[in-house]
Amino acid sequence: MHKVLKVEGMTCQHCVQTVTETVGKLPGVAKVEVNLGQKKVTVDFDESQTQVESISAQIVEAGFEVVGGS
Ligand SMILES: [Cu+2]
Repeated sequence: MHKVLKVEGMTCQHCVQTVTETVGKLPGVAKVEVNLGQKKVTVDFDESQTQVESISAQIVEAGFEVVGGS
């Protein structure tokens, strides 16, 4: 499953690293890519192991805001 989330609140490379690491820790997540300029987080994951809701919750818990997805 390939999902692109719009995330507000990321301002620097440290935020990028935080999001990448925290989402990357979830089971079944194969790849996380953050585009700081476009405020987009692209996640490749196995939906039998992780749902997009869990990914969003993890990003929120790290201190950011998920404002949309596609
Ligand atoms: Cu930052």
